[in-house]
Amino acid sequence: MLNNKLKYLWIILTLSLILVLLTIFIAAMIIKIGPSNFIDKCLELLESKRETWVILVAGSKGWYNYRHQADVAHAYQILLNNGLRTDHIIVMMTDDVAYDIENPFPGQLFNSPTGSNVHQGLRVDYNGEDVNSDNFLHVLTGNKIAMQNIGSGRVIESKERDNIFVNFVGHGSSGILAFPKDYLYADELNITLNSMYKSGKFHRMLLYVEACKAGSLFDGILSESSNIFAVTAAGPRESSWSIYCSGDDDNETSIICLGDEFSVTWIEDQDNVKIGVFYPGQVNEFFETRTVLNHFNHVRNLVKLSNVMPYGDFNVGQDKLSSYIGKPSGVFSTNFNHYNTQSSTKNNNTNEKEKNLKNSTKLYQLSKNRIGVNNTMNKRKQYSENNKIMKNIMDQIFDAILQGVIKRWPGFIGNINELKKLPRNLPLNVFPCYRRNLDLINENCFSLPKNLYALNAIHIFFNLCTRVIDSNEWTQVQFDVTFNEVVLNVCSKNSTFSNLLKMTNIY
Ligand SMILES: *[C@@H]1O[C@H](CO)[C@@H](O)[C@H](O)[C@H]1NC(C)=O
Ligand SMILES: *[C@@H]1O[C@H](CO)[C@@H](O)[C@H](O)[C@H]1NC(C)=O
Ligand SMILES: *[C@@H]1O[C@H](CO)[C@@H](O)[C@H](O)[C@H]1NC(C)=O
Ligand SMILES: *[C@@H]1O[C@H](CO)[C@@H](O)[C@H](O)[C@H]1NC(C)=O
Ligand SMILES: *[C@@H]1O[C@H](CO)[C@@H](O)[C@H](O)[C@H]1NC(C)=O
Ligand SMILES: CC(=O)N[C@H]1CO[C@H](CO)[C@@H](O)[C@@H]1O
Repeated sequence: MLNNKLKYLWIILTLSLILVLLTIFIAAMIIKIGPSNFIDKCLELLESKRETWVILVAGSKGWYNYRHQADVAHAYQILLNNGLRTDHIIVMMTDDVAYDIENPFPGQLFNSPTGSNVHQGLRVDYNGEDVNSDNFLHVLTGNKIAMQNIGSGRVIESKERDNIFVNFVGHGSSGILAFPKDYLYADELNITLNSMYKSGKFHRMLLYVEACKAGSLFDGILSESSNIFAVTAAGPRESSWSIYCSGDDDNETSIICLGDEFSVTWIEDQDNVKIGVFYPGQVNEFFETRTVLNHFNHVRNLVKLSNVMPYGDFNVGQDKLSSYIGKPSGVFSTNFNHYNTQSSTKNNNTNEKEKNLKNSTKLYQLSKNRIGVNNTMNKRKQYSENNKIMKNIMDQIFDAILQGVIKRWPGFIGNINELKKLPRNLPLNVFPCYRRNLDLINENCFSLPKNLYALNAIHIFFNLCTRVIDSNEWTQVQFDVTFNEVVLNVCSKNSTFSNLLKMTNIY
């Protein structure tokens, strides 16, 4: 009994002593270096434990989308060179381009006419059919169980103190990022980001998104206090553009592009360090102090063909860029060799790039493939013709659906052409209806994700849904029933379009 009491006394005394010593130590530190310095030191200690997790996604496939996989592969090289850990970078891309029969440089990818092979050493975690929106969200949210037996099975395993960098490159449309076989909708992304935020899956998150209308994924949606900052290649109603293209502009069959302007610009900006645009002594300081917003402003100025846009939590913009994409360790430490245009031609960036590529043998070879010329020409001709056929079919089908719905709309007033304009904003509550409409067309008419042209037209279904929600002429249920009937009718085996629809088997 007495023994026990003594034991407790000892424990209490020891703990008190430790506490007193700790307090003296902290007080001494504060007196010595000042309170604000002390806080900085503590934060530094915390930050040194902070890790960066990255997911890189190319959302398209096929030789004609060469540029997206080249952008992503190049980003991978940059991040490695910037000191990020391979086991913290997850790559999702179909990876069909490097080994495409049309590639005159088998197994290699180039992101600029004079650059090196960016496919070298690239580790792809999820390729082929595994590139889809579900898997993307599972990897992002760290859902290891869902990814069991798929690809490498690796997911982002970030802790509350860690940062996440997301880079998506591909096609997009109003409120949509396209994957080879499905779409990711803005509301799904919002729900995912929200739940990650609420459950403390990260400290801060930075997204770089290159796609047409990429701004529409975040505009009016991404909260300003979410700890998430998104930079998009283009605004909500704007295309993003490819560069380093070769071939005849009027001849679709020969065009091939090595990169996209926004991606190439932010990535080459990192390359510039390696080729000594900065004096060695400045490099460390430059990357030590450079913030996300510094980078954003720099890239926004250089990108000429679209408006690079910022969304979400601008506090993230004050963070060091290096806490998301790492920083180059030195100027001359790499065998990676890219040419530089930006230092000498700040205001003639695009011109200079265009000039460079016209002179590029590499691009010439890529577009006028010397290996199996015959096979290639036939395939290209076929592709171009199929494309024209599909555009025509989709235009007719979409029009028929629109007309069919409006015909049955009680008291519809307005101009059909209004519905064809790009939406001004994309309220989240419209998305369930939008998704239902597109799913129905997908199941009964043709695959939307496989036909890129659809991305230029599907916003009419968003507009239809907005009209229904805003109007009191129709309930959602009445509209759904009608839309269902009209689509089944237009795309049925005995509709006037049945012959056209048979041809959609080509995709
Ligand atoms: C998602 O949208 C809702 C509604 O606009 C908003 O309250 C929420 O903060 C958004 N989530 C994020 C992560 O921005
Ligand atoms: C497109 O380019 C290919 C190959 O260069 C050529 O054979 C074809 O005639 C061109 N088509 C048109 C319409 O110019
Ligand atoms: C940009 O290019 C044009 C045409 O090549 C040239 O006339 C002009 O001086 C250039 N501007 C700058 C700022 O270099
Ligand atoms: C292309 O086809 C023609 C005629 O069929 C043939 O003579 C030629 O050798 C082929 N070229 C190549 C590169 O296969
Ligand atoms: C297709 O034709 C059959 C018989 O000719 C008819 O009963 C059916 O209603 C038609 N379906 C549609 C969607 O028009
Ligand atoms: C080899 C080659 O094609 N050189 C061309 C490079 O570009 C300049 C200007 O665009 C041309 O004058 C050269 O003939």
